[in-house]
Amino acid sequence: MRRTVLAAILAAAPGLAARAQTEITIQHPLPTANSHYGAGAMAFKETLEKLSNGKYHVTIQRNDNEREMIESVQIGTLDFTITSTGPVGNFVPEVRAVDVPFLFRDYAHARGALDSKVGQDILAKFPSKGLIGVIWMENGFRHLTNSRHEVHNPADVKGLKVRTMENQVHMRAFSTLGALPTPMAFSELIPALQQGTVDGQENPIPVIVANNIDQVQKFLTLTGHVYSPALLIGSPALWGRLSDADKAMFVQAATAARDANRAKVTADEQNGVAELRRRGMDVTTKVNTEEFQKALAPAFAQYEKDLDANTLRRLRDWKPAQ
Ligand code: EAX
Repeated sequence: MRRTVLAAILAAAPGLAARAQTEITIQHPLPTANSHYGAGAMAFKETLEKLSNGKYHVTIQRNDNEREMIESVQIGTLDFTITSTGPVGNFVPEVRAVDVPFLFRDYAHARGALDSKVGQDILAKFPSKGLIGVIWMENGFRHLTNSRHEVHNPADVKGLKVRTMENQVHMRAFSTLGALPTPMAFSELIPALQQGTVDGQENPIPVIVANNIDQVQKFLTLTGHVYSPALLIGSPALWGRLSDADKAMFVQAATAARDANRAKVTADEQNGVAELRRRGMDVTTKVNTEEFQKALAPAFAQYEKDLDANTLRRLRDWKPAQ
């Protein structure tokens, strides 16, 4: 009897099976139209929908609370998030190693190290914490902005109330410099800057440009004090249901997302500083990096104790294959 009814339903609605779509939702904290995460999310959507012939339909949403998104992915109410590693170390402690200031020499070093075995070994720590670290993406090298004065050396940072991400590694760095690190979610940042609750913040050029942070901050110093990785994190509830063939499609879509995201960061890095100057920011480009690194020595010593020293060494010493 049941088989007949099912046959009748399928006959009555031709293409019903073909139209059966699985909805996938991905969230990230930046404007989709013009941001490096938005470029990644769009590439993920286009690639997965194309490869699956429409079996999967991807909806992109903005949510500027990264900790919240990670929690939603963990409990399965959200399928994917693109997030900076900012709060991720609170879920997967091994990730904190990648947040150490001045760890990566440049973009090629960061991208190469994270895509190599040491980066994959860190992603392998996610499932036991109820998350799938699908692929490393990119936020960019972080620079300091503030509303008080130009910053040229570590002494200029002393006493500044600086918003940091909810990230122990970054907070230690700023307190070591004599600043007053004030952790908060990205969603609270602009109001805090508008109300003067904090004097400054630090973010990559693409984030500063995409969120018009120049409207609430006068001074930008290209400290490049830390490379900020990003991640595409998936829900184990969804990931565990995928066939191997479908998983391969998701991995291909994730790779397309990473490549589009990194290409947008590269473009923003080339044009962003000139754009921020055009918008009226006072930009300090000459920074005595050695002085900042010297001032951070006590923090580096603590990181060697608190974090996995071998992972730090593998990340720091990574070089492209000759
Ligand atoms: O991931 O919170 C931050 O400062 C992050 O850089 C931002 O959410 C983009």
